[in-house]
Amino acid sequence: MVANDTAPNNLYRNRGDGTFEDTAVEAGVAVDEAGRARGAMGVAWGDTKNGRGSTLAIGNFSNELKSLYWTDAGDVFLDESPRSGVGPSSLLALTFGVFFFDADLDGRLDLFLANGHVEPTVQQVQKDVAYRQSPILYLNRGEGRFERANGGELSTPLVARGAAFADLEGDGDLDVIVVENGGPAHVYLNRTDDPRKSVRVTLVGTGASNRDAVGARVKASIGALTLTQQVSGGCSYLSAPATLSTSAGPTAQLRSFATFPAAAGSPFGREPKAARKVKQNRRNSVSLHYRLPTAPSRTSRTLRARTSGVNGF
Ligand SMILES: [Ca+2]
Ligand SMILES: [Ca+2]
Ligand SMILES: [Ca+2]
Repeated sequence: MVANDTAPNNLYRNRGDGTFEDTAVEAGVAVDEAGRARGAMGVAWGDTKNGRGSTLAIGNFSNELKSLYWTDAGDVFLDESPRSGVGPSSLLALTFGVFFFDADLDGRLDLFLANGHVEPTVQQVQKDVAYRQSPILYLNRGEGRFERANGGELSTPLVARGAAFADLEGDGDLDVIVVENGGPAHVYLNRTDDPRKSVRVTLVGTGASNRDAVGARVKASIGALTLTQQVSGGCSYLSAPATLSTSAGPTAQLRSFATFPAAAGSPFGREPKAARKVKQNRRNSVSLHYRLPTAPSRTSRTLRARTSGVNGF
């Protein structure tokens, strides 16, 4: 997925033979419902419905709905931004950094938007749109609904660009790092403060696999919920989280993981034949050394893309 600024987005489907085709128009993610390209910036994927399809979030310009596309099989995407609660409540934001993470460790992926306009004087011509804008944290309430949950330091406006998360002090909850245009980096510490509620997973590719295990997925069973997370080469805007962390509760147990590359006909990877239980250590940290299947060795064709989405201001 390539998010482009004022040009249609690209969704490159892997044909499995070393080539890709752009299916963004057919999939419904190229432009908005009126056929207009949006000012797309950061982009992220997440399993927001706990095992049902995948959700694609894209940060767009102010006065544009932030995209929250949901897809079941990867061929057609529905923009659930309006009904999710995210679209209307973030309309005035100009979103750059965007990612899914489980902020409150309840087993559902929440959404973080880092915002800030590109014109310092924008408010002189649009009184409702500020240059400095507060980040927005949306808590996932299930059934595709998100609830804005800003408080504390997150309510302070800034000119945010890149954003990522990590458990900075190793206490199990995920903290947020935001970089500001012309300002300092901002660190927001998460006060969930309960290490029993999360499991950190580090995947290491071996053999011919890529060492960072990009493309590998981890599936966790959390009570009645299933949460799938995939190691990605990047997301958000000019920044990317590096680890997988899943939640919640001391009884959480990892049971299986699926692999890259995708099987024919499946854009999201092949499910494992056998589920595997993984032991957790006392610090709720798990390292999996896992050999990823390698792609067929064929000559890759150079991908020519109009990638204006990652640009500087
Ligand atoms: Ca959550
Ligand atoms: Ca933490
Ligand atoms: Ca904490």
